[in-house]
Amino acid sequence: MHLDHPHDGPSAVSADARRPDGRRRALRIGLGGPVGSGKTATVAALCRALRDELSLAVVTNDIYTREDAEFLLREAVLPPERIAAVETGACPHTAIRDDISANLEAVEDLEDEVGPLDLILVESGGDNLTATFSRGLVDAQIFVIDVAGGDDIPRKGGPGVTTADLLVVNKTDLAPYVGSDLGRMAIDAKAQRAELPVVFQSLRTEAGVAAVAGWVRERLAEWTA
Ligand SMILES: Nc1nc2c(ncn2[C@@H]2O[C@H](COP(=O)(O)OP(=O)(O)OP(=O)(O)O)[C@@H](O)[C@H]2O)c(=O)[nH]1
Ligand SMILES: [Mg+2]
Repeated sequence: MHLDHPHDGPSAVSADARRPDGRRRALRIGLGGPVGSGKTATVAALCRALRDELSLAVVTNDIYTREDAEFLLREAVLPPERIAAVETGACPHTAIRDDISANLEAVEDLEDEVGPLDLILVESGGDNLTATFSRGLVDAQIFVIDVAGGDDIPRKGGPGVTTADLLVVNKTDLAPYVGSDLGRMAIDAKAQRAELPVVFQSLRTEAGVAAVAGWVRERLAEWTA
């Protein structure tokens, strides 16, 4: 695992940083990436890592179901009132980039109902390498790929890999079984992203989500500064 730190962090701050009552709203971080790469597992691990120190909530996006929210509820990563589900009914990127109204309503409802919140994690439905979040919805975005999807993904690039504020290469524990070359993935990711950070993670190891949780804490420190 490695974590490169950019000099200035992501260019945070979408639309209004304040709620109608004048209080600072929660920092919103989006998690996107291909189907099955480990977005929900990363969200669950982040909730467990951060819930004792922060007030947080989660919005999940699924195309036709509420499966990811139901998984988080079953795992009891947060109290149920802090988990909201959006059924996109269309390509996942539509709801996080083009018509963000359902997601904006979900984050605002959470702040109204369980706020004040420090952090809201918004998980996109699994999508392709072009899917990115609107800056009107989230302040920073994490793109999650996994080693089993092929070690050529970083080389192929696309907006998620090249521009996300953090790239997570997940399931490193599977690399020996699927013949993925982690060194090659790191070189290709660096070539695509220059100074933007990359985390190699396995949620099956003790370190788990620690590096990503550290990155989230840094973004929050910037947000509240
Ligand atoms: N071996 C291994 N499996 C993992 C890891 N992270 C997640 N998984 C497994 O990968 C599968 C998919 O994980 P999810 O978190 O549901 O993936 P997702 O990106 O949310 O999937 P969609 O929301 O359907 O796009 C699950 O069976 C997870 O338990 C990891 O680091 N290592
Ligand atoms: Mg998911």
